Amino acid sequence: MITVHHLNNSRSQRILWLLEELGCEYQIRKYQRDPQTLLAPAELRRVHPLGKSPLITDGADTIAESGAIIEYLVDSYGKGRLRPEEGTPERRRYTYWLHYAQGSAMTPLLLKLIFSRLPRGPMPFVIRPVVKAVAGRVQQTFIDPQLKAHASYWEDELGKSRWFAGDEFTAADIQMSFPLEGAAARAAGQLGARTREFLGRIHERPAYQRALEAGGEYQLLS
Ligand SMILES: N[C@@H](CCC(=O)N[C@@H](CS)C(=O)NCC(=O)O)C(=O)O
Repeated sequence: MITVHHLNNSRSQRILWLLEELGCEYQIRKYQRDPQTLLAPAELRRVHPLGKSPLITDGADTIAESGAIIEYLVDSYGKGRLRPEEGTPERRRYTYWLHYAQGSAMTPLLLKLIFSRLPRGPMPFVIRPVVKAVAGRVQQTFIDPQLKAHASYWEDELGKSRWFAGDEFTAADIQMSFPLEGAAARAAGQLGARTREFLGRIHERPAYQRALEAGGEYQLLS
């Protein structure tokens, strides 16, 4: 039996969604972020040394990293579903988006989260205006232009085909959902119409909705 070690409000929601799309049997072990630090509880480090979610266990195997988990699940339980055929242009796009989501898109989104929350953190009141000014400047000069470039790239790519890898929905769309949802929470004004439509389409999928019910709280941090 597959166990998903699921942290609230986190990217492990994607794994629940994939399992629902594949119709796999699974169980969920839930973990709560620390409300102050937002970090995962220490008990998650008993499953994997880094203690990050998502993690799955399947029999004796423990698998970490959303991309690796998605590849494992599609390999083991996909029966040819949710992945374009090998050797096709769609398969190359599929592999690209699977890696791009974590390797490129998440960096400016994470920076946005950190720098927008920085001035709200605990600190002596005299330095707060300085921290606020520096954090604002970093966002304005570096992070926001990066986010704008990524958002306009998604918009262009979704103009070429309905889904990220082509005309068929694949696990790469599941992988891409998290940066897009993160951008909707942190930089909504940057998203174009096609990207918003993509989000609307995925949110309507019955498997997405079942996964939300199963996972509980899923509100991306801003
Ligand atoms: N690259 C990893 C990132 C995992 C990760 O950072 N997960 C976050 C949740 S979205 C987490 O566990 N945060 C809590 C912590 O760092 O303690 C993946 O895609 O699986």
